[in-house]
Amino acid sequence: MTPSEMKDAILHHLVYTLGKDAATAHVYDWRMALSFAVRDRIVDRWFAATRRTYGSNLKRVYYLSLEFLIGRLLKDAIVNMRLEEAATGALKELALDYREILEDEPDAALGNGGLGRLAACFMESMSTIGLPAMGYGIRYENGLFRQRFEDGRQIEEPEDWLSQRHAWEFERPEVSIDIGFGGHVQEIGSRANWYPSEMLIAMAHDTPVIGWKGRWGNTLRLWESRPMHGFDLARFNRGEYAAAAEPEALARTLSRVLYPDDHTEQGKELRLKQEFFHTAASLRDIIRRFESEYDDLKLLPKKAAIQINDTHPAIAGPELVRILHDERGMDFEEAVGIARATLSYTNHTLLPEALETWGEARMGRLLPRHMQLIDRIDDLHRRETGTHSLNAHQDGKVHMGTLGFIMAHKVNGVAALHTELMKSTVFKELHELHPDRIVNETNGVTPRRWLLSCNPRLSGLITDTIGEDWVDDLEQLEKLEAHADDSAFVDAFLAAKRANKVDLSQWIAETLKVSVDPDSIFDIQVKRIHEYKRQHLNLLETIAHWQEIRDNPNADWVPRVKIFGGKAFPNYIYAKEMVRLANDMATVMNSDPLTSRYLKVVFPPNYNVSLAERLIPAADLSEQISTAGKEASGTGNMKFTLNGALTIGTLDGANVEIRDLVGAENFFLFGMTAAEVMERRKEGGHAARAIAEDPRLGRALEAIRSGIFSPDEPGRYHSITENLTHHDYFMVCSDFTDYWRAQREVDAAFTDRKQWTRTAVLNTARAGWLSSDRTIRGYMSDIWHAEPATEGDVAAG
Ligand code: 26V
Repeated sequence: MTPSEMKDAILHHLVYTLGKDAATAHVYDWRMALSFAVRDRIVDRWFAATRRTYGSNLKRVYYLSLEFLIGRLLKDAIVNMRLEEAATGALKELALDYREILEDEPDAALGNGGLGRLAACFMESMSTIGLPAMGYGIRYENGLFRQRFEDGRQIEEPEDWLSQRHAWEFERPEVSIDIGFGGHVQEIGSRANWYPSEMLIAMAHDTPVIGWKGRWGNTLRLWESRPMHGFDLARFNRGEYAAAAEPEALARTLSRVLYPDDHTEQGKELRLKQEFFHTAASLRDIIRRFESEYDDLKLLPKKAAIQINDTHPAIAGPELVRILHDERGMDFEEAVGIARATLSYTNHTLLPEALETWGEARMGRLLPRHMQLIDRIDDLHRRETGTHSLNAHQDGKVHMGTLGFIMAHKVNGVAALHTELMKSTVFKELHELHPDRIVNETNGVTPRRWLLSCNPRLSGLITDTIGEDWVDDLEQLEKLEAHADDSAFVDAFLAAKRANKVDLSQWIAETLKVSVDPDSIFDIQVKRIHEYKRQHLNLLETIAHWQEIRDNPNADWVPRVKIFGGKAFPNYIYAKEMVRLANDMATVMNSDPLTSRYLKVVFPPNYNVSLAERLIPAADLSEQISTAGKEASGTGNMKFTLNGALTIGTLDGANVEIRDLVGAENFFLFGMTAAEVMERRKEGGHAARAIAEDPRLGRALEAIRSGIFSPDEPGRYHSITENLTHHDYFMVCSDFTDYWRAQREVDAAFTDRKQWTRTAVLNTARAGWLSSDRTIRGYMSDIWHAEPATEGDVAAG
């Protein structure tokens, strides 16, 4: 496509789709016109892929996830369709700003963090590989809340990505599925009829997900909840206006908001309803499609693989058994066997507070037939294994992790260490009964978004150096290693990084009114705010470093910018205090005449996918400092490595594998191992001892306590300092001294920029394994037993 053809397509859509004249069009109109012009190209490829799938008898993969953190889609589409020259050229002819148009797109935040972003990377990789697949999720009207700061405090505001028309989705009113809740069950022998008391409709919206070079396209199908019976005219005519609209409002509530956490009791019922709504609609759709092609449900595991993303859709086990047994008349044990052979479950966390359970009373009320089937599944599992305990239904609760495990043929962890910990802790007994069931599939990230598109300077340099085949064959980055001692290449690598840092500095100056020096270390910690991720360890080290500079302001300090980003659960008080402390510290430190040349703290609000794309290419140092054993994998760690940042980190999650890949000498390791953490926790008084042994730590804590950062309210951070001094479950104090040491090694290493950059080159060159294409191939061979539909170009085939 030429720029002038693109220009015609844009103008056509501006006039005939948006009904606007070029003279009066706003950025929004241009953005939509460009999106539709690009979308037209995608649709042809997408249809071709869909036709190929229907004609091929190939196994389909279904990815069920309550979250898809897809972010903006326009640039992704342009890059994957290789339309960048056409688009930029066309906009130039129209005297429009390409970047401004891209930035106008709302960031679709249909997920909380790692789990949701992983699902989005997987969708893109499955399309790039040409695997016939479909993602199923919920079309939340409001995604993850928007974060803003008021006097340093986090304020949540509703996110409204759908307040404007969404350019990428196609409404499918013909795909409307009835979903029931509650009611009663009538048993007929082994089978039963379920008569729900409440009904609503799941309506589909499809978004095409196009792979690299537009070779293949899959569908992300998101469900919207709608009332079964619309508006009650009779009530309205009686003057009961609110009551007339009530059923509609209630039904729509189901797809209204993404749950930002699992820490509240309130609203839990709605969450369970969301989970069932999502899972039941998706399974119906899968079975309907299967039955349109085959007539023997015993073939289901051969033709469909259904991946359960964490336990959120784990009700799929009993629901699939219900469909097969109650509705299709299959024998119960056979139905369980077929369901198991079709389903597999990914675990994303071992934190006890995040493992889902549902009270039997609530579950029995909302899903009476499922409750009965869960007991029968437990009973069958006991007979199969000769065990007496290990039930999904136990102690008055349904344990969704156990249910997911016993209803899956494979259960996977998301990094090597995490998978081993699954086997030795949370799933120990189940693993002993089913030693082949747990497998590892270390996470990955899509290199199209997380290098090619977000870092054009570096990706351009890489393509100039080794050609562009790395984009869908990331291991080719290893060819860069040969250039690690080539001075011209290292200089060019450094120049790309520096230019990215200059861009970020300008953005920080404009949006946060803080000036930062692009020649300082850009030290970045971006992720959800959690005690286990230990942003407070980073904050304490920052304070200690600041104090050291104040003691000796004329020494030759290595300048640093500490950049934080992330949202705290709205009702996670401790995490919100960590956010406020970081902001309070920024206020004090950025205006300290003794230190501000050497140390700045910035915390841009509302960390999301788009902000990640802006920050990561400009990072020198990636902070991956969770308590060992707590971060299942991490995927931010991979994005930083790919973009040539060095990591300071613990032996946790995929850090372990990243360090093995890049080499121990190219990674700033510190802290206790997972085993040491478990041992240390048994000793009392570990925090007090660590504080007594390191005066820097004691002094940093004392600074917070004294109110230096909160002069108007000296006791503001009492709970943080008390917790760290007396409990410190996450071992912040015990790891402080070693973290401090590693940070000083960072300072020393950064003074030799050439050597630092050489190390950065090696990080990028050895990051090939971190591609989500590799992860998906692992799922295909170990779990799904599925094959790509096509080698080469689908449109050409
Ligand atoms: C649980 C719930 C429960 C109901 C309310 C909403 C909600 C939201 C999230 C969760 C659990 C989140 C688990 C999670 O995100 N784990 C992260 O998964 C990443 C991808 O595998 C991994 O890289 C991170 O280490 C892990 O923390």
